[in-house]
Amino acid sequence: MERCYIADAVKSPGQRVFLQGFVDNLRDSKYMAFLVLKDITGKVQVTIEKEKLPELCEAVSSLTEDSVISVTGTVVANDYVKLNGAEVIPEEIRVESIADALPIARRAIPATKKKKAVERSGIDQRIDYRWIDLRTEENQLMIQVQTAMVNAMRQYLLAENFVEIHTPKLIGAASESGADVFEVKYFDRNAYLAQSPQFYKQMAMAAGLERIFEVGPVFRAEKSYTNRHTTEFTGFDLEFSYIRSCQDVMDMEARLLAHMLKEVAQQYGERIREAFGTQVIVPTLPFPVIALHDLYEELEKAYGYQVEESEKGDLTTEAEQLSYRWVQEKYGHEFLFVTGFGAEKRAFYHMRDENGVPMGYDLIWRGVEITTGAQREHRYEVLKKQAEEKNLAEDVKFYLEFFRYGCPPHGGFGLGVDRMTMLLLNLTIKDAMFLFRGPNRLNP
Ligand code: AMO
Repeated sequence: MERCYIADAVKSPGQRVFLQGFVDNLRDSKYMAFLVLKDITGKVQVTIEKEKLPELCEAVSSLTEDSVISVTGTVVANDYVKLNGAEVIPEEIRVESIADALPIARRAIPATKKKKAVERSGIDQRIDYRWIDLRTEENQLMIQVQTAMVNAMRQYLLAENFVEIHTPKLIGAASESGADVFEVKYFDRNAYLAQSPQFYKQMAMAAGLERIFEVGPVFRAEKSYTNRHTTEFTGFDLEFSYIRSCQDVMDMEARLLAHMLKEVAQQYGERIREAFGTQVIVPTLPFPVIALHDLYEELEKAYGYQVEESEKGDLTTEAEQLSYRWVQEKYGHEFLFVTGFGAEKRAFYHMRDENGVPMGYDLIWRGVEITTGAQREHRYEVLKKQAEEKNLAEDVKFYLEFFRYGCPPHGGFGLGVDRMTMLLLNLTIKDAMFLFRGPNRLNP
């Protein structure tokens, strides 16, 4: 018989079905055994009357929670069963894989008369056994939501004439700033892991592809131990040509995110609220924008926040967090574009205005940076000069070549998929990834 999903099975009482999944819960008593079977679509109770089915007793008594089984049986409607008002009466149970006692507690277990309370294992311990941790409904929902986020953005861009590219992650020169880059052995020389697809996104513009995006791994050799930094994350990057200004880039991003959140709210809003206690809010357009200098003034006026003179060219973490309160109070919005960063704090490839201010932005969502974007400098001579100013001209020689043989004006941005997931579901980054990588974490 073909495998049937649990969600479909419980809708068809009277049907004979073949189900497969994990044992989510098990109660084995003298005359009856109840087990809850779980697959990607839901859970169902399997009820075994031991006297009637003595041949199943052995299989049942060997079972442990998280074992994997196959069940052939009949779906029966039963109002006494809380779960779906239906149960499965098995005729055969095949044990596919027995689980040892679990090494982690995925959730806190309250004390009973017989047993002491069990605390939930910490996230680092849970990551040691991430495959077991990922079996929870919350984690499976997290992965489904992340899929929906990326899919909604991909669909949106495909409809806007974008193409998807796949750029190399092994590169011969450090991208971006030269710092925070992982060096790897590459035969008899060194290579680097890409810190961003930046240079290749722009190569695609010089190649005349006009509108491109990429979803791929990004590596950062940063020794940061915060709840929003990882050494390897998934970047959603895009770049497009013939923009009039950085405003076009910001508008594209706002429309893209509003579309994505609308889709996620429709598909998963209710389940996200139940599982994570947080609401998916579809943002209104346009998103509020403020220049960095003005933001510091506003934060000082509203909350007495003062920034050190030396930090004024960049957004401090505290200001980033406070800006969430400010943008909510002032605009009733969760997003804030911040423009007007100091040239010394930004990448050499940002185009600068007549005052030398980079024509780029950061996008802050719920008080955390999720994007850097900009109009790029596409004029070879100017770009070369800006690279020289930052002592990068030698390193980026190959990149500068992209601009010598014709290149349209263009801009783009990079979004952190893990950061977005984390903010959407109110998690830390370690919880919001399939498998976290940090300075002290290379396994499993
Ligand atoms: P940036 O370095 O700001 O810009 O990165 C873009 C976005 O990637 C995410 N991000 C991270 N997520 C988790 N852990 C990290 N260590 C980490 N670092 C960055 C953030 C960030 O906003 N080339 C430019 C983009 C561009 O201009 O197109 C760039 O890489 O969400």
